[in-house]
Amino acid sequence: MTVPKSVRDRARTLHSELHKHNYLYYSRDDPLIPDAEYDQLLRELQSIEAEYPELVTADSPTQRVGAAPLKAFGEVHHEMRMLSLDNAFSDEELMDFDRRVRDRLETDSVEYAAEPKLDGLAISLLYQDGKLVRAATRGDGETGEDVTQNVRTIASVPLKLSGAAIPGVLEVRGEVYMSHAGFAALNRLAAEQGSKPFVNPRNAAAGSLRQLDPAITAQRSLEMFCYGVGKVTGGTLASTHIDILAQLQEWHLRVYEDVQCVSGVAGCMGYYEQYRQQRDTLPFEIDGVVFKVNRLDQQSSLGFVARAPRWAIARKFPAQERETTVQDIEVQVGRTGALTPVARLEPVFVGGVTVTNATLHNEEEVQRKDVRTGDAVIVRRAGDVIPEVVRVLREKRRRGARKFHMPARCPVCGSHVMRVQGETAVRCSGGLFCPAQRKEAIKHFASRRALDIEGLGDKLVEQLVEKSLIHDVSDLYQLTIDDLAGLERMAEKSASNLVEALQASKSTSLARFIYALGIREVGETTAQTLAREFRDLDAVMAADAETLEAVPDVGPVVATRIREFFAEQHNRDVIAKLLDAGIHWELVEQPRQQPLAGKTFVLTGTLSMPRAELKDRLQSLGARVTGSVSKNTDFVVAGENPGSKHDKAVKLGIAILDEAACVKLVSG
Ligand code: 9MJ
Repeated sequence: MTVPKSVRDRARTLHSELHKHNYLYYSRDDPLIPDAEYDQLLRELQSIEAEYPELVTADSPTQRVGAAPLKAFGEVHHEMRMLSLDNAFSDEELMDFDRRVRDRLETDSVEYAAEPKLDGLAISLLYQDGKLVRAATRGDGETGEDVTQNVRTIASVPLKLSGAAIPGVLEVRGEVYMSHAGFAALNRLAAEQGSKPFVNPRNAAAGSLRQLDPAITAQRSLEMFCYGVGKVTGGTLASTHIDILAQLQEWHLRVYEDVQCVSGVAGCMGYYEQYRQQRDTLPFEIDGVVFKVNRLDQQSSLGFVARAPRWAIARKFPAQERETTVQDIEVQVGRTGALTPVARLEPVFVGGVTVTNATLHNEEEVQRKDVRTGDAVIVRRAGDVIPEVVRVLREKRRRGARKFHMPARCPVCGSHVMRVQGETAVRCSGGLFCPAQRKEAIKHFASRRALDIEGLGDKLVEQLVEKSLIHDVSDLYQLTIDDLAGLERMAEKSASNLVEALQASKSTSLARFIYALGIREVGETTAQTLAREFRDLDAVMAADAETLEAVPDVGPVVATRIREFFAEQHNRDVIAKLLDAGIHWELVEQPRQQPLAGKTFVLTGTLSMPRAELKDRLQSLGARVTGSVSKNTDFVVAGENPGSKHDKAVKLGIAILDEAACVKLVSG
């Protein structure tokens, strides 16, 4: 069916009208027309597109509701690395930063662009000929996830740019976040639906953006501010950071309105103080402010190190502290039997989350701080760190408050508590007889980095153990839909999904399997090394101390733990049952030739290829790559402007390679 010209023209007019109003409403916060009028225009375009589907384009204002769900996110390679920021936690650290910048630029005072530091997640937007063609997360800075369909649902992200002289390729970077209001609304909904609330706006934003179904993302109120550019070709950008932000704004990208140009470190401190005071009045969470050298020519002469530019710094706000009361001190039993005292607190909002527990680490720590039930305490929480009790307000202590002592018996199974010389932790001696240790061992086995059994959450594991449906991890594979369907909050559908997930988890890798066993001191990296070195489970189980200690990074303690674990008949039985149930993995490949085995490299200065890539290539040839130069270093690879590591290498007489020589070496 051909589209009449009048309809085509009308659709085009509606496109541009709606793009304009979207921008004024979401990016400028300055709408020109009432919402009802906007809705009417949108509905008109929707009905035209319904009649003439050939008029639907990817950048149509109707296309924000979310495309079809994905199976998995694709990978995106960032042609220009997405850097993160170095932090300054005090005025001194900020002054050090400014001094380094001035020294390197050989100037007395520097002009900085000052902006708030949003607490969300960094996103790259790629516009080609003014159209949004891709959006990606930062990932590790080199490779991120393709979240285009989800980002398209964010109203403040233009699907199409407007204005003059837009570069042919324009990569814009910024932060996607959720406002306090959006976060509260989302958690209200979660409460109504009986699902788990998000702990803070940042997690909510990240969780919303990482939905495989864009229709879900579309329902979450995500927003974005742009704070920089990545790859740009086919156009010219201004010569300062602030002017570039102004250009982005002219092209209808959303930029924070109060980015200020400040002079020197004094100007930075003024901006910091202003935002520290108004932090709580902003509609979104910020965890500091960011200062960037304003002139681009100065930025490029400063360059960057490792993961962060030398021309920018985040001045972080101090951790937040609040007063609350200790309702009780409980003792938790962990996977390895370690007993940890935990303060149950009167709920208190601090550092962006509601805190109800704080770890007290160990008995010594409780004694040192002298925390008692009923005490008024100051709790602190910074970033993603576990909340902690900073100190007790002794003057408020009630008479008769009793000192805390570790119990002599495990609070869960009643077994004796052991004190091991040289360790602060005390442990339950019950081993896998102790339900707490059993539960934790099973949770660990199912966790994402171990066998990754989707749908087997902590609460479910607890129920399964309490109802004696499982005793050890091998029993998981005997569970039937009938066993599961009877449990709390478990419908037939979730039961059958879990049985499927269990089935899927049987296909794993040797490294994951070793890690999943939960051997003390054997973390993910050690498990990977063991898998790579032994290639076979029987060989790990049979290895003597000497063989184990020959493995890189395995010392006498780790070797002892591994041997103790496999010496235990119970553990061997469980492993046999797991293998009988069908757990399997591909044979670990024979390591390739390792011509650089035993050689230690240190990389320094600015390299033209991504540092991580060079590091990977060196490691794949058997080399170790470390961060500091010592007499054990064999080679220092010096890029441009190498710093003190280069000087130290010269002093120690260590071989220095330039980047070209190193590339030649790794290319064989
Ligand atoms: C945030 N998170 O608000 C940067 N950021 O610049 C701002 N992050 C950044 N800038 C370079 N305002 C790397 C990260």
